[in-house]
Amino acid sequence: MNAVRNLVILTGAGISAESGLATFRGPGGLWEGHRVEDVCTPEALAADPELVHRFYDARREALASVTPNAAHRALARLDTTWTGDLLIVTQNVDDLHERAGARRMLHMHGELLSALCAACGARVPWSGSLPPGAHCDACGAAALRPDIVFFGEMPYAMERIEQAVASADLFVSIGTSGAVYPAAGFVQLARHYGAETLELNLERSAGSDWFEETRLGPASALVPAWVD
Ligand code: BJW
Repeated sequence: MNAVRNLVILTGAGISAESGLATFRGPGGLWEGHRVEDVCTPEALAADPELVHRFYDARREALASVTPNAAHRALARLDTTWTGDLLIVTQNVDDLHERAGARRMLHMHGELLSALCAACGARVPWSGSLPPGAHCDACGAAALRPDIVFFGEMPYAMERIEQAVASADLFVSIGTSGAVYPAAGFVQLARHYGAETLELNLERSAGSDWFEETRLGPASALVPAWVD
C-alpha cells in the first residue's frame, strides 16, 4: 500500500459471520424461507409491523451475545494507525466495527441500535425491544420504526460515500455478495476514478470481475493478513 493515501473499505455481512451473525444469502441466512428482497421493504413493514419489529427485536437482542472478530479488530487497528484519509463504509446494521474501536466509519443501511421516526426523520439510540407505535421524543408522533434501510429506500450518506470513493487510491470490499445496489456499484465508481481495487471474500462476489485482485478465504484470516 506504498503509494496509497486515500482508502475506502466496504464491508458486508461476511465480516460478521465468524462472530456468529448470519449472512443474508447463504445457507441458513436471515429471513430463512423468504427472500430478503421480498420482506425487507416499507410495504412489508406497513402490512405486518408486529412481525417486522419482532424480527429486529430478536436481532438487537442477539447482538448482545456476539463480539467483534479478528477482521473487525484489524480494521480498527488500521483506523488508528492510518495517516491518510480512510472511510469504512459498512452495509451491516450491527455495531461490531465500533465495538472493535473503528471510528472513521458509517452505516449506509442503518443500525440495529437506533430507531427512526417515520414522521420527522429523527434518529434515536435504541436498545431493547421497539414496540410498534412507540412515541418519538422529538415530535411526539407514534411512528418509531427500526432504523434500517429497506429496499426502495435511500441508503444513508450517499454523497459522502461517493465523494470518498471518487477520491480513493484503493477500494477494498470485504465479505459482501455484490447483490445489492448502490453498494455493489462502488467498485465500478472506484475504477472509473482510477483507484486500485481489492476483494476479500469467502467466495467471489457477483461483481468480482470488476476487482483487479481477489483473495478468497475467511475474513478473520484475510483481513489481518492484509492490514498487518
Ligand atoms: C464471508 C464469510 C467469511 C460469508 N469471511 N466472507 C435492479 C438493478 C439494480 C438495482 C436495483 C434493481 N432493482 C432494485 C434495485 C435497488 C435495490 C437493489 O439493489 N436490489 C437488488 C436485489 C437488485 N436497492 C435498494 O433498494 C437500495 N436503495 C436504493 O437503491 O435507493 C435508490 C438509490 C438510487 C440512486 C443512488 C442511490 C440509491 C436499498 C438497499 C437496502 C438493503 N437493505 C438490506 C436489509 C438490511 C436489513 C437487515 O439487516 O435486516 O441490507 S438487504 C441486505 O443485503 C442488507 C445487507 O446490507 C445487504 C447486502 O448483503 P451482504 O452484506 O452482501 O450479505 P450477503 O449475505 O448477500 O453476502 C454475504 C457475503 O459474505 C458473501 O459474499 C459470502 O461469500 C461472504 N462471507 N462468510 C468472508 N467468514
